[in-house]
Amino acid sequence: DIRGIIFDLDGVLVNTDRYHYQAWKQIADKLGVYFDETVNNRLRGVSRMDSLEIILENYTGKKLNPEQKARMAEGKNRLYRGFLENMTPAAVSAENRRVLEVLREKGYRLALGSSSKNAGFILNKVELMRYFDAVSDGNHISRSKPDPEVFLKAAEYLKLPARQCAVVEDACAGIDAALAGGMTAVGIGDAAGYEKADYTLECLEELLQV
Ligand code: B16
Ligand code: MG
Repeated sequence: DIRGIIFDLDGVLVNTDRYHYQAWKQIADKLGVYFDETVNNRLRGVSRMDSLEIILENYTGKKLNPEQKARMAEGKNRLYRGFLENMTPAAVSAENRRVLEVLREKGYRLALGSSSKNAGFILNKVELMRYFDAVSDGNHISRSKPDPEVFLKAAEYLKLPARQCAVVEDACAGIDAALAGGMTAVGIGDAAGYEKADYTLECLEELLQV
């Protein structure tokens, strides 16, 4: 049975996915690279540098060196952090906050499992930190989703075996990561239509019905 629930952050608990989109869109426009929501969906759960590589698949200009790529990724992060600065606890719906509260009351151990290096900053901004027994994020891993590393770390921090953990994800890469880690995979948002997910949700509140 499931004793721990690992939540993805971006696209599950907060809608920072639209900030990622807006920030990358500005970088892509400057490069003259085609970028839309379909490309953006492939960036879900993927690290910053890997996201840049996906965006550059459509780039036809002069070859970029690693320093130039690093500068672009930093530029994107500066824009993204600008959006994050304005976030408040209102960015999390009352329903989602209640879901975390009730799951804790029910005795589940909760962890965050996010590819983002900004996860801690966001959790503090929106005042979600106190709900989590553990945080595993982009600062703790060397391989991003679909590799299971971020979730395996979360399970380890929760002191639970992987098979007793469920992962809630909006990214197909995140569902693949959860399954590769031997966990139950729950899809929501963009991943709700993903056939590999063990369960799918229309909203987080459905978690309380199981
Ligand atoms: P950062 P998640 C992921 O967060 C995002 O979905 C993905 O689009 C982003 O590139 C990645 O974090 C890295 O974010 O640039 O802030 O380190 O969905 O795993 O919570
Ligand atoms: Mg996500």
